[in-house]
Amino acid sequence: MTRVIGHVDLDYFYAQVEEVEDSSLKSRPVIVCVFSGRTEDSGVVSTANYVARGFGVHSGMPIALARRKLGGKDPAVIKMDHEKYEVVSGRIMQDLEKEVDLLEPTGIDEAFFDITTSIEGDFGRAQEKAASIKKLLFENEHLTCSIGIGRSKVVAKLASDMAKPGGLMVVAPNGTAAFMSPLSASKLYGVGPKTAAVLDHMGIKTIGDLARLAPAELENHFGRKFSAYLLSASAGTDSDPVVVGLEPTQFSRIITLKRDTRDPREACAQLSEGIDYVHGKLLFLGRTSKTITAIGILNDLSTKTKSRTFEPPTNDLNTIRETTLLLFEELSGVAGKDFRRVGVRVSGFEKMIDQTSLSEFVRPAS
Ligand code: DGT
Ligand code: CA
Ligand code: CA
Repeated sequence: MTRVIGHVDLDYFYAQVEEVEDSSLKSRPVIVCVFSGRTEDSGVVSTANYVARGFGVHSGMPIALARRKLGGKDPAVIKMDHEKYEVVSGRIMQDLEKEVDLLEPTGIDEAFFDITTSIEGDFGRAQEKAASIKKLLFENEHLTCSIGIGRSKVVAKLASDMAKPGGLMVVAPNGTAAFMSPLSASKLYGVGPKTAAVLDHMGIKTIGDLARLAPAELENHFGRKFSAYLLSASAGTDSDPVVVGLEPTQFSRIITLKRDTRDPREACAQLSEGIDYVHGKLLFLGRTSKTITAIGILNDLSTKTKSRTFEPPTNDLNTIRETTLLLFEELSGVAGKDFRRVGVRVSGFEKMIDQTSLSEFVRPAS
């Protein structure tokens, strides 16, 4: 059966997460920055919303240059908060996992997926599936993404790039050649600047030019394996499978407190849902955890942690709750400052013994 492969990529991810948090940003240029701390403005733009991109700002640009380009445009300059984007990313991946047959996250804001089986290879149904995934992410996270669907990873990735921002592009198998041929060979997944320069020198500009080559012509310039890849990729017949991501080694939840406090009980009360979340993940995956960690981000933005190790490992909700509270009591003693954000992490996983079914572990306590 022809495979049905998708690629999903969130639009201007870090900046969009900031917009969701503060919708007044939407109409302004937004740049999310990594400050190096040397001078006030030294560092680079991590990403920019499309308003800022309209003025020529892009990822990797020095902050000072971005500021010049946005002079008089009332830009919002925001410090990158990686932990926050990780948490959103984790929720997105969890949502996606439930929607597809196989999910392979390939970055904080993107993943390949395979839906061949669930939609029975029907590209019309693939279109509906992708549209419902877009709708789900918008409903749950208020975030837009771009999705590409095709018969291989290479096609799906090209299609999602083409659909950006906010679009959906389905390339049916019999439309693959027409879709790919006119695109620049440099857009092909795995073709970096060096390969692109060699191809250009050979007179190969488009993916169509590449697909028409005889293997021997490519092998004069590249290794056998890479040549074979280039040919199959350019024909949209690369067979690279969607591989389900490696098992996580930890889960965490971090929240921003409604008001800064050093009271461990108040911190834990607000973190209650976060504790439920990590506990639920342990049950869902049938894991116990050796280490519970309390994370406190203080009002001077420094991060403090305290951990406790369990032997045997645990996944008991009360134990996790009580331990988290205990750890926050210790943390608050050493920190001497208010917490602004607090979190809980479980790590050091072991498989639950005798796991027979999920329902066994989620039945209410008697
Ligand atoms: P898009 O997908 O073109 O709408 O925009 P983004 O911002 O989602 O770009 P993408 O998918 O390449 O990267 C995802 C996130 O990774 C992005 O929101 C911020 C971060 N990022 C991307 N490029 C850079 C970079 O050059 N430097 C740093 N520090 N972070 C980057
Ligand atoms: Ca993106
Ligand atoms: Ca991306």
